Amino acid sequence: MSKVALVKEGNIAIISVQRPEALNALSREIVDEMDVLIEEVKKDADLRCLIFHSEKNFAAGADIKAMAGCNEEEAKAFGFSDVYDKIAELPIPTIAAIEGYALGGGMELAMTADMRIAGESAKMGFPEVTLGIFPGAGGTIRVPKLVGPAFAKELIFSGDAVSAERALQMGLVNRVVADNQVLEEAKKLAGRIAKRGPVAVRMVKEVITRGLEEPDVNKGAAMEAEQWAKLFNTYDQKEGMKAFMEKRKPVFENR
Ligand code: DAK
Repeated sequence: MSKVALVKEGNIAIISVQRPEALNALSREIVDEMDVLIEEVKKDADLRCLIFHSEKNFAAGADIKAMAGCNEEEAKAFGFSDVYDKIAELPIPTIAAIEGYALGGGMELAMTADMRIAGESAKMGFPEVTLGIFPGAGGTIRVPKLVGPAFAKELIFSGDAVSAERALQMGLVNRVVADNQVLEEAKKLAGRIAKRGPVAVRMVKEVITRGLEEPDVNKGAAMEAEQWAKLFNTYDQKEGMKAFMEKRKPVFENR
């Protein structure tokens, strides 16, 4: 039976893991199912934002029981990075809406998203070292980029889970809301993003991603300027500025 669901609400998609009996721990099969749904999201030109949200617990990590007996080759095959990288590279913005536990491979999934919203009793961390391993699905790369090396090392070396409030202080999450408001807040944010010029939103996501990988600020700024100017070939730029001058709301056409 399928353990991952994709729901579309207008131009917003929500992907959820449905394995409550194991606190939504992620098996290779679950991540493979997610992969199929990500392909569907990629093909749907009407979608403007993707939310990851699972009831009660975001995901208590990769499935330890499935991983326990792996040898080196099997451990490589278990890896989620192929799918996680695909999620990080999605052209539309993504939001992780975190309730309950987001641990290990679950937190690494949340880290592939562009933004994170946490419920006030969420617990987040990287307990891998308590199991004799370390985060291997992008955590060692994405966490230091997000919160800096010192907080990343504190989280990863200690294996301690942190509260939503502490995660907010570190910059691990964008905002903290009441537990029962997590998905609503994510939908509200997604809804606002969905109203903006879609070509500009997609392009600026790519510019930010490429900019973060570009160590030379001047080269980064040159790339930004080039992409920015390209928007003046789009219908949506003409419509957005015309609507401003005509004092009405723009009607973007994603072109
Ligand atoms: N895997 C499998 N089952 C899990 C699980 C997990 N990660 N987390 C929870 N469960 C299962 C429990 O085994 C239990 O099922 P039964 O044994 O009763 O059948 C059920 O969910 C409820 O859990 P608890 O009874 O333990 O619930 P509690 O409320 O008492 O405790 C807890 C909640 C989250 C503190 C505890 O369940 C816990 O410590 N869970 C493990 C958390 C964890 O260590 N997560 C990190 C896993 S390691 C890589 C790819 C991926 C990764 C690394 C590399 N590449 C190949 C390079 C990722 C690694 C990880 O995520």
